[in-house]
Amino acid sequence: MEALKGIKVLDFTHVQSGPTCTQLLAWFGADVIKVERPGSGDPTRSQLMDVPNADSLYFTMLNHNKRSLTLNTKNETGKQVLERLIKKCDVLVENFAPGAMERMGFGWEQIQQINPSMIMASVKGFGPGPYEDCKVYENVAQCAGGAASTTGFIDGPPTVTGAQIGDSGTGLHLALGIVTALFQRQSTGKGQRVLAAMQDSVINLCRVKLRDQQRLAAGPLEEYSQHGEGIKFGETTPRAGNDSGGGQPGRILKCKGWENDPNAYTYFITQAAAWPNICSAIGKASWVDDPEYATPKARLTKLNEVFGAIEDWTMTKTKFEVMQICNPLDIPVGPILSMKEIAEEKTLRETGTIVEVEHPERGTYLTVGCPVKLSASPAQVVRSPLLGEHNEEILKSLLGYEDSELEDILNSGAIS
Ligand code: CAO
Repeated sequence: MEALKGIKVLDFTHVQSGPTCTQLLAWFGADVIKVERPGSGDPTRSQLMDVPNADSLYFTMLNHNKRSLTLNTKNETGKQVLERLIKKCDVLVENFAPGAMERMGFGWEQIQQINPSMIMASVKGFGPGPYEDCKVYENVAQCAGGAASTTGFIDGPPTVTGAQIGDSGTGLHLALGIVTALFQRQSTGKGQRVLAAMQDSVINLCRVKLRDQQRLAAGPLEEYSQHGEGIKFGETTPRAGNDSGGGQPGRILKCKGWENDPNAYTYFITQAAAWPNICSAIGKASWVDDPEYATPKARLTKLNEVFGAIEDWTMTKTKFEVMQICNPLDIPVGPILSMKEIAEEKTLRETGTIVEVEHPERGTYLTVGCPVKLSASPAQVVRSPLLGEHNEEILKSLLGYEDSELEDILNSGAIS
């Protein structure tokens, strides 16, 4: 039995942030009806296309397990169909630009009148305040949420990260808000508004950097490499390169083959408890008891020397050999895996994190499956819907339109 079986989601989302959220709900068993503009649909269907006349990977990888209904919500008949959908569904999810739902005539007040038990969930760029009307994309959120100012190296510019913390990160936050509101509805019978602002979600993911901002008042951040290098701290949390955020010094080090392979590197943490094992693994047994190196505090001013010695050792091993040697010794390391290696990783296929999917237009493609595994509600990845694939099915079976009414809807131009 799927955990969210019976929950109907009216999915007005597009691009990445909202679709990430509704895809998760669909994986957990909700019936997600993706409402799209007739003719074009979600703009990502035709963005970054790699197969002519086929939905792009951008779209297919974010819209699994959903049904697609085309509906012009600015057409009068379209509005009537939408009203019927709102009555039938439990949750409406949208990530339009601020004010678009209101301009459509379906703001929160109208939704509550039509269906008081409906949960209306939105992604917006910013919460209430001076920027609330702004349209926002991934990298804007990474910058406005503080992530970019703390990413990169101290002598370089602010940097965005490849992990889509603004879009997908916000979708994850929104999904949690929705299931929480569904839980509360069980006792109140009422819906509520759920808002996840992209700036807020990024700030939440940057919590440790705001921690460091406050720690600065108490003195330099000793675990940052710049401290050992004698570089003064300014007024704000600096960019920390590849330093580890948890107080244990860590760096990315070269491994065998780094000259030709851009990902022949390992992450290496000199965790205090593993120090004796690290010393013996790299052939520096004398450092275990040498007061110049024996304690984390003593090492703080010598991190370049310490990591230099460790790197002399890692450069003689592949990143996987480093992992094999260090894991049994409780030394925390992690190979820098490329996307190619992830795509080919057998274990990830076995757990359903990387999945092959059949698509009528594309053939077989690779995607990321549900990253959260529920033992009693395992997620099966079903291909994304073609545009309007479920029009008739939804209008007849879910909304109860008769054949003659269906023809009127067709003639009105509401769905095509
Ligand atoms: N029928 C009729 N009209 C439709 C429709 C449908 N099925 N679906 C959408 N529309 C209309 C909307 O009502 C809106 O019309 P108005 O501007 O007249 O109100 C119009 O299409 C455009 O919608 P939009 O403003 O959301 O789209 P955009 O391309 O201008 O902006 C984005 C895109 C992402 C910047 C904006 O939606 C946004 O800021 N969303 C919130 C933040 C967010 O999710 N950003 C992340 C996106 S992923 O990187």
